[in-house]
Amino acid sequence: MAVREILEFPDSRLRTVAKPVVQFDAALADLAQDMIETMYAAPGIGLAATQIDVHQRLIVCDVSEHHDQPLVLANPRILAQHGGQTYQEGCLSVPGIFADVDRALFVTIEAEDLSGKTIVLEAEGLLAVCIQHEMDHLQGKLFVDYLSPLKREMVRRKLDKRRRQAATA
Ligand code: K2U
Ligand code: ZN
Repeated sequence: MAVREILEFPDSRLRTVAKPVVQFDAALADLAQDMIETMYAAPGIGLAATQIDVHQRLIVCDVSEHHDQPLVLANPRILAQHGGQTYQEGCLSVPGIFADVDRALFVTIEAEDLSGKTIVLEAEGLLAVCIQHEMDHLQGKLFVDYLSPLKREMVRRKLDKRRRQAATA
């Protein structure tokens, strides 16, 4: 298995709308394993396939205390949602940037597991935030899209400057 490179904003590949997973085979299991390893290595508590430049509808999340209970969801869809919460989000594709985002507090998700079996799960709190954040990635949406155009431009310039400084260091 491998830790994969994570695409960074404003890379246009992050704007790709992912296609449904249709083959529940060994290759999908390998992809999920790479995503889990990449998530833990970052470190993070979630990752979408989009972020490693694979445009299939697959996400992983792990909000467990010891980071040893990864959740793998293929073709996730929200069946129901209610309540609201504001969470200061970050993103592995927008390193060092944090902003408040409003999302549903409770979500009921239907998805397929790695064997192709349909599963339904109810999530609240941080897991609900993580799943909604990752599902945005599958639509080519980033948490900075919830900021004003001016603030998003400021984020882009800050990351560009940081990358230029890193390149000359
Ligand atoms: O998609 C990603 O970039 C992974 C995010 C998922 C996430 C963002 C905001 C809120 C919950 C999950 C990364 O895990 S960001 C790093 C992080 C680490 C611990 C807690 C929250 C965010
Ligand atoms: Zn993200």
